[in-house]
Amino acid sequence: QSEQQYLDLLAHVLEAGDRRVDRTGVGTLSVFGAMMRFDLSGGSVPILTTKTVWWKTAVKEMLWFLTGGTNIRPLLLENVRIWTDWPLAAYRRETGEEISQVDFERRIVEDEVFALRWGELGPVYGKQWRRWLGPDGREHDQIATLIATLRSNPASRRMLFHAWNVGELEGMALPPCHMVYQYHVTSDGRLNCLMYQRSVDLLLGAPFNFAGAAALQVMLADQADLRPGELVWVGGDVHLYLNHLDQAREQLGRAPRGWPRMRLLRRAGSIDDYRIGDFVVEGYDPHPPIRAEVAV
Ligand code: DHF
Ligand code: TMP
Repeated sequence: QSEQQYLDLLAHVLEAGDRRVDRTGVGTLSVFGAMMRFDLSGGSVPILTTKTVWWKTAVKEMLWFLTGGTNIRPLLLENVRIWTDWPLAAYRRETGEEISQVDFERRIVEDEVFALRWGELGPVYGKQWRRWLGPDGREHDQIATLIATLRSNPASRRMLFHAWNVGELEGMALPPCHMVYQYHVTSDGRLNCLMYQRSVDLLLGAPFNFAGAAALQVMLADQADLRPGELVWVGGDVHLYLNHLDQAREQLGRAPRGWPRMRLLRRAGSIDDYRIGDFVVEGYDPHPPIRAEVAV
C-alpha cells in the first residue's frame, strides 16, 4: 500500500532488468509484469514523496484527456509542457527547421492555425475515451457510459474504458501507454480501479500516471456518490532508461514520508466541469525534484 512498493520495483529493475535497445535508441533495463496496490480510502493518493512530483501537471493532463482533446495547445495554455516533445520532433522531421522548444511552444500558443497543423497528437487518449468511432460511424463516449453504469448498476463487471483502438493506432503520435481502466464497486460503496499500463517509464512517466489515475478515481467517485477505494496498477514492460540509472539510485537513498491526501473543494455538476482549482492536496512534503531527460 505504501511508496515502498515503488522503491522495491525500482530496485528490482536496477538489479534484474534485462538490458536492451528500445524504440528510442536510449536503451533500457526492463522487467515484464508488475503490480502495485494503493489504498485511496481516507483521501490518500499515491503522489510519490521520494521526489517532488508536479501533481497539478498530472491532474491537468487528466482533465485534458477528459475534454476529449488531442492537441497540445490547451496544455500549453495551462503551462503543461510534458507532451511538446512529440509534435516538436514531428515538426523538425517534416520541415527540417531547427526550431527550439520554446519557439515551437510560443507558435502553438500564438497561432491557432499553426497549432491545428502541428500541435495534434492524433486520435490519442481523449479521442478514444470520449469519441471512439464505431464501425457504423457512431461515436461512443466511454466515460459517460462508465459513469452511468457506476450509478445504475455498480455490480457490473463491464465497467471499463479502453484506448487501444487497433484501427487508429497508426495515426497516433504514441500508442496509448495507460490503456485500460477497469472499475469495481464494493457492497459498502468503495470505488476500486485497476489500470493496465503496457509500457512504463518507471522514473519519469509512472509517477504522473499514478497521480492522474488517482485524480480520475477521486472525480468518478464524486460523480457516482462513492468513496475512493483501491487503485490497482498493473505494468507490462516496466523499464528504466539507461540515462535514468543514477537518478533511480539517488531516489532509492531517500525515505518515503507517507502519502498526502487529495480532496475536491466542490462537487462538479458533471465529469466535464472539474477544474484544476477544485483539487487540493494536503500533507504533501516531498524530497526535492530529480531531473531526468525524457526519451522521445
Ligand atoms: N515517453 C517516455 N519515454 N517516457 C514518458 O514518461 C513519456 N510520457 C509521456 C509521453 N511520452 C513519454 C507523457 N507523460 C514527463 C512526464 C510525463 C509525461 C511526459 C513527460 C516529464 O518530462 N516529466 C519531467 C518534467 C515535468 C515537468 O516539466 O512538469 C519530470 O521531471 O517529471
Ligand atoms: P513505447 O510506445 O515505445 O512503449 O514508448 C512509450 C514510452 O513512454 C515508454 O517509455 C513508456 C512511456 N510512457 C509512460 O510511462 N507513461 C505515459 O503516460 C506515457 C504516455 C508514456
